[in-house]
Amino acid sequence: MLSWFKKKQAKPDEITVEEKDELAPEESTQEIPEDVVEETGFVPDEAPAEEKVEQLADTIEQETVQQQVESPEEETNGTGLFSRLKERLAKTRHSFVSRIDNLFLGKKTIDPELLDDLEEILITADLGVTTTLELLEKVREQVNRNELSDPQVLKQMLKENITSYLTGHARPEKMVMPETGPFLVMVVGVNGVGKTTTIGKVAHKFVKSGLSVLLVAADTFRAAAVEQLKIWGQRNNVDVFSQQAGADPSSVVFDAVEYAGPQNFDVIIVDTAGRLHTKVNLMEELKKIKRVIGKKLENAPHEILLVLDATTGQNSISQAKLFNEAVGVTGLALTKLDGTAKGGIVVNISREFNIPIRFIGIGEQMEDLRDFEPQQFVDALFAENAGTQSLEQ
Ligand SMILES: Nc1nc2c(ncn2[C@@H]2O[C@H](COP(=O)(O)OP(=O)(O)OP(=O)(O)O)[C@@H](O)[C@H]2O)c(=O)[nH]1
Ligand SMILES: [Mg+2]
Repeated sequence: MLSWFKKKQAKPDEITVEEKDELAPEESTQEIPEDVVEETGFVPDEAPAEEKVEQLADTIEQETVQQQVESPEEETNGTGLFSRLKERLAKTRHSFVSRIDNLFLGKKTIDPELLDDLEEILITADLGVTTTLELLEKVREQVNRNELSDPQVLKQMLKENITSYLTGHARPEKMVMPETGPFLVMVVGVNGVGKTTTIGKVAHKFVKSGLSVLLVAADTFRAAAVEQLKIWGQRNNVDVFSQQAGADPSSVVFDAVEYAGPQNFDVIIVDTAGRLHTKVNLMEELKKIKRVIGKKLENAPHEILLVLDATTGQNSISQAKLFNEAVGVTGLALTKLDGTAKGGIVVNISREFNIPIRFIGIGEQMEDLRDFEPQQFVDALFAENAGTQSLEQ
């Protein structure tokens, strides 16, 4: 159950609990007084009257989602999950592996024309020019040395190389939770990539693992953004810390961490407003949010999760670059892989950045956020006869 994250092990040279208390004296372990709760603006279950109208309007949608979440058809066994992964990756599989299969069909040898066509397929699937050229160079070398002549062996070689691009990161592959205190995850990304949805799904995973979760609505740009997070809070039955729309996001996170301190939440997930990676002032705001979190909670944020929309293709490379420069991204979530034929972007991102991909999004349902398992991902892409039906939908 806990395989997708792990608890940090104590090391002698690491900061002790006593030292930590000294550095962050404001983190009291006393009960939180009611007036602090009021001051921090935490909205408990009792919502103000005007919000209740909206909540009522949301009820139908929530019930629908609840049914999806609790659906007895939810696939819980490994085989079912894998076949759904194959099916949801059908567009990429079709544009990538099926085209390779067609290219190799009936071919007994590897000639330059075949390699040119292969190059085009890899680039079209968004594997990236550098990755493609590097792969092709390896292949050409082996062909020239007469070590490779069978197209089927070439396909296997591609599969192995792609897997190797998806593994081998210097950073920990799993999220590492601190030994004590809450694990704080800050979620960032451009507009509409799926940050809030991913937060809802990740919260669900933590709750399923038996951990208590606080969601923090630091996207104060739009009132609807706060509402959207509250709905996810209700679906997962977890608390949502929010203040009024337009509030300074840094002050929201400050108050949220203050509120969370004595409550002993295991996990705090901070939603931030979508922002263009090229807007300097918005990226400065993100840096400030990070700084404020770090002042309130030692070593936090422990995870800065950048959400990227796989359908945006190459643009996600520059998003990853600029968000990483601004705040130091520690993990990636690639969403909407079900909606693109260019899922090769996963390989491209992995090759370009030394940042592990934590999650992939393959749909809008709760179980459609998957831990990213490189081998499983490649197996699903290269699987025989997978998911052709969904292409016809
Ligand atoms: N098909 C599909 N849709 C997804 C996936 N992840 C998110 N979405 C959809 O993408 C849309 C945008 O998601 P949000 O979570 O609101 O995105 P956001 O990044 O929080 O947006 P802003 O807060 O406006 O920046 C919603 O309709 C989601 O249901 C996915 O993996 N697959
Ligand atoms: Mg959002």
